[in-house]
Amino acid sequence: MSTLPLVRRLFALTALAACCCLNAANAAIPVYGFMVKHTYPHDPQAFTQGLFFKDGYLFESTGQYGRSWLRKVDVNTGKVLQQKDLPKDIFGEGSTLVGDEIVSLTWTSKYGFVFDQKTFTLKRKFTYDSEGWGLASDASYVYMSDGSPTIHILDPKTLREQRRIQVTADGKPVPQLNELEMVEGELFANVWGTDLIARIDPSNGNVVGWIDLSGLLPVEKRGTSSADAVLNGIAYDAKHKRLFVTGKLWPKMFDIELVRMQNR
Ligand SMILES: [Ca+2]
Repeated sequence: MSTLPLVRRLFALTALAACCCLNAANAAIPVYGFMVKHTYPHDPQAFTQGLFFKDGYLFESTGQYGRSWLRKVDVNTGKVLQQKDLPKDIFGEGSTLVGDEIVSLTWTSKYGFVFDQKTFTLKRKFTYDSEGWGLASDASYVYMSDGSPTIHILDPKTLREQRRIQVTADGKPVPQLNELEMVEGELFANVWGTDLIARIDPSNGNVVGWIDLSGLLPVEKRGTSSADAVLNGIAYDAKHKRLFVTGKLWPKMFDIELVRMQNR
């Protein structure tokens, strides 16, 4: 999602604060900071909505009308190696790999695409009833966010919803869940409009950790005055245990190591 008014953005942050993610009352949930291992270039035209890693390459899906792409990107240089343009009336959203296919969402069109991973050829479409925000997958399921605390759990073959979970921290719903990634059995979720990533137990929706990326790329270093240039985009290279993060319209992408912090 993208260009919602500032008032809604502020509401989102207020709602998040109300769920007391990071305050002293929430000492039971661990908080993680970060150490930057590497910094890479990232296309500042890319309105990042989906990001995943496969066989040495990053795959990225982007949003905005007329600028919604699916891309294969060289990690080290940021060079676009392959690109598929989505129709101009489509606002692209999250994406993930399922077998040898890339599944991607649209924001409000209530259908998604299935592409061949190698050729980016469109193989089919599928439908869903909610907005589409983020996607991730593991060997068993596809996980889909819709901007609410709900994660839809889809059958990887049919892409039909099997069940859903509500993401909560200390029993309180966590709204605005956006880009997703499965990392060592946990579902990581960007919380839209914030510098936070929730670490979620996918079996029950419980937040088991918070990642606070404040200061990773301060607003004044994002190279744009756009309020849409928020943290979004998580990709995991399981083989080398590299955790990539970036943001919409950010000029940089980072490989970070998580560092446990003393809870405040
Ligand atoms: Ca991802």
